[in-house]
Amino acid sequence: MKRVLITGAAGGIGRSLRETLRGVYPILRLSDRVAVAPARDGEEIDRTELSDMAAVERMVAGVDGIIHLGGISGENSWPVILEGNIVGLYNVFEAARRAGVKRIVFATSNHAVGFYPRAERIDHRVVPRPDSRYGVSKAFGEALASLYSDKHGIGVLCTRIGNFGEKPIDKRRLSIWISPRDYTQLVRIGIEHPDIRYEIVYGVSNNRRSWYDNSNAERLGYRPQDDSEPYAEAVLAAETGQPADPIAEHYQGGTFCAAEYTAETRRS
Ligand code: 15L
Repeated sequence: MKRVLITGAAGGIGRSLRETLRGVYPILRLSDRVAVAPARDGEEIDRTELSDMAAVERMVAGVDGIIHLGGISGENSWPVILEGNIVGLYNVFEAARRAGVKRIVFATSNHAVGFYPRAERIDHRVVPRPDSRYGVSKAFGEALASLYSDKHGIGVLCTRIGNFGEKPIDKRRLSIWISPRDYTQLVRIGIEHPDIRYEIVYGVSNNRRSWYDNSNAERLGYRPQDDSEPYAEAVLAAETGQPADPIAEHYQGGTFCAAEYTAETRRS
């Protein structure tokens, strides 16, 4: 892997990977729709709107692998999701195919499966249960990735990211947190592992309170170093006495499930 492209490079995960992957590959191409901090040695900067296919083709030209973080990173109106996460995602995969790119790490999300109850432990084989238009777009992305893997031989690692950050910020995130160094490890597996055709893994640290069976990631060599548990006491104390929404509390996706919720009976 000589040149690796990071889309969404100006976002939180992108800025972090820019540092942790510095020097790992000879060239990092850093792209976003908004300005990215100026290039240093071994970096190239690009500015691309993912809905513009001609620009996306220029963005992927000459790259060997892609870490696709770009698009919309939370719930939004349908036109916004459509442009960023459906049209934009299609453009990235199709441009990658045309350019002969052989590897993509796709940042999918826990919200593709957010309507599984917290009481259930799920693995990479469960059918999607998106909790939002955003979650639907991530399930679409996982399906598109499967197509481009089966039909065109692009190796794709779909990382269903929980919540990325230096530390877990609330009770739900104690179960889905991933630290920067653990996500870096997972991304490197996605770019460098010789045998990846199409895989789904959970982008979570080794959290004692995890809702996921992440054995597929472990099979690929993932050995997460961090656990949210040392933060639990402080996180839970900060939430004491706060009113809890019963829908958000029941399902893994939390407030993404409760927002706009109108069902009269709860599906388990
Ligand atoms: C996500 O997929 C979002 O990108 C992120 O902003 C958080 O909302 C995260 O999920 C989460 O569930 O905490």
